[in-house]
Amino acid sequence: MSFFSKSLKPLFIATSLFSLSLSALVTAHASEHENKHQSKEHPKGANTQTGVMVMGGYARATFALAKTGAVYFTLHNNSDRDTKLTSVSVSSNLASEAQIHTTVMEADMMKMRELTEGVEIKAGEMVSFEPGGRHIMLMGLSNGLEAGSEITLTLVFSDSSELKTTLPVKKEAGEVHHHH
Ligand SMILES: [Cu+2]
Repeated sequence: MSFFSKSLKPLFIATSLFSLSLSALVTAHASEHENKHQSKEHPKGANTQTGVMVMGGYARATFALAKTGAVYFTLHNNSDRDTKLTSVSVSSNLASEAQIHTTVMEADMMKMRELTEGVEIKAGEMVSFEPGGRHIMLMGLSNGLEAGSEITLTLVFSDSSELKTTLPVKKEAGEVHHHH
């Protein structure tokens, strides 16, 4: 026991030093974004930097060789300032790109269109991304999206604040398997 505590101690100190300098870095970065109301006590899932919460998010499971995937969630702007989701980034291990899409009817055809201007979320309001409507499209998936796994996205807002979110990959409830 004493052997372990002796040998673990230097490692522990090294780790806490590292996290200390890391948190100092993060704090320095956060202060650039006019982050005056930061509090350690915030509800799970809330990000005090963006003021936006991700609710009920998931990615739809795909077959292993699928190159595109869709992610859905509801964004709740808990702050008193309007904001805009301007872009989404993903690790290149997961996909080559993430785009903000909407679905539109064009000559009786459902088509997806990229929302290059982003999606506005007014202060105190919620915007949902759901099947048949807005969604985050993952392009160039490396391994498809396996049910039961998780993906991480970074949402970027108009004030250049970022919100990292980890979401489950799920089969759509009552998913109908029809092929085109
Ligand atoms: Cu799409």
